[in-house]
Order: sequence, then C-alpha cells, then structure tokens
Amino acid sequence: MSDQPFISRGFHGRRRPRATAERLPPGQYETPDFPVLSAGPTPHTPLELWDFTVRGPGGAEARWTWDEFAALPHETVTTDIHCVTKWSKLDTVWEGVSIDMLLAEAAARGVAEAPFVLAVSDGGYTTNLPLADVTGGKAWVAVTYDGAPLAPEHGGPARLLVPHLYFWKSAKWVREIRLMERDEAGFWESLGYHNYGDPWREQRYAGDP
Ligand SMILES: Nc1nc2c(c(=O)[nH]1)N[C@H]1C(S)=C(S)[C@@H](COP(=O)(O)O)O[C@H]1N2
Ligand SMILES: [Mo]
Repeated sequence: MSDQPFISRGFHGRRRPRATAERLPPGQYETPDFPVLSAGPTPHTPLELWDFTVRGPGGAEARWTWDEFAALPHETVTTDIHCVTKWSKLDTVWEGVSIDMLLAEAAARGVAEAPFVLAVSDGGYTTNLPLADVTGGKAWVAVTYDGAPLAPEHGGPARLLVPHLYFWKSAKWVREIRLMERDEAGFWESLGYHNYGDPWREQRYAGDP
C-alpha cells in the first residue's frame, strides 16, 4: 500500500488529466501498444555515417554529424499520437531537437526559409508539411522514446515527430528537411492520403474536407 493517504492527492491539488475520450480524435481508439507501420524495410544506418541536413530553397544547406546533432539542445515532449489506421497512443514521451532550433541554426549558416517542407528519410520515404506546422514548438527530430534510444523499427536513430498531424507525417529515419517554395506531395500524400492530415478534422484521404 502507498504510505500516503488517498486524501493527500486531492489535498495537494493534483491536476486531473483530461478524460481519455476527449483526447481521441474522431474515429480513433486508444491502444497501449506501439504498433510498427513501415512501408518498406527498416534501414540500419551506422551513426558514423548518419548526418542531418536542412536544405534551403536556393541549395544552401546546414549539416550535422551525429555527434554535432547530439550536442544541440534537446527537449522532452509528452504527447498523444494518432495513426490514420485509427490507433492513438496517449502520453508518449520523446526527446529530440526542435525544428525551430534546427532552422535557427541553419539560418545562421545562410539557409533561407521557405513556406513548405519535405522531410526525406533513409529508404526514400518522404512527407510534406507547411513550414508553419513544423515551427512554433510543434515538431521535433526525436532521438529517444520512453527514455531509451529510439528503436530502429520506430525510426531510430532519429525520426520526425509532428504529433498534431496524423502519424504518417512523422517520418521515421529522417535525414533531411528540405525547404521549398512550392508544396510537393510526399509518399502517402501522392498515393491518395490527405495533403494536410489533421486528425481532429479527420483528414484521412485526399478529398476529405
Ligand atoms: N520512413 C518512414 N516513415 C514513416 C513510415 C514509413 O513507412 N516510412 N510510416 C508512417 C506511418 S503511416 C506511421 S503510422 C508511423 C508509424 O510509426 P511507428 O512504426 O513508430 O508506429 O510512421 C510514419 N513514418
Ligand atoms: Mo500510419
């Protein structure tokens, strides 16, 4: 038994979490599991060969080796994630470098911004997002999950994390953020999935409002 009487919880005013139902977008169910969804084989890039690039619309780029990337300030993010195949997982915990931080560092190296981004992964997977959806504290390149290095099947060593959009936007094994003047459909987006993918508006497929 706990050595704290149950009344102390209320007494200390512990914040009541939002009810699970309110945290599930339309059509989603909660799962305690962490399903693996990969369109192809899991790449295994050795850390000595891994690097991360932010490429500007004019071709200028900023690049970090694994050690340089690891030296950037990291944030801890606790968030819910929502897959278009209808599972949602609540309170997932990640650690990573914010895209804000990467873009600020890239800007200092002469990389100009642009209104759209394409995330490009080892293995060729891509996904497109408006710049506004990866800035302002909304997206990270995550390197840990649940306190441990990100497992290869979940995108390790590093994956994009954009939790406010369907999880296909969170590109596993991400290696590059490409800034673009024009939007360009990524892998699933060009195969009939919604271009934006807001789970709260249930934007699963092209043609959904
Ligand atoms: N590179 C890459 N990233 C990807 C995918 C993929 O097939 N390849 N699948 C996407 C989809 S559809 C989902 S739901 C999530 C699944 O992440 P998980 O396998 O860690 O659950 O990764 C997304 N990122
Ligand atoms: Mo997905």
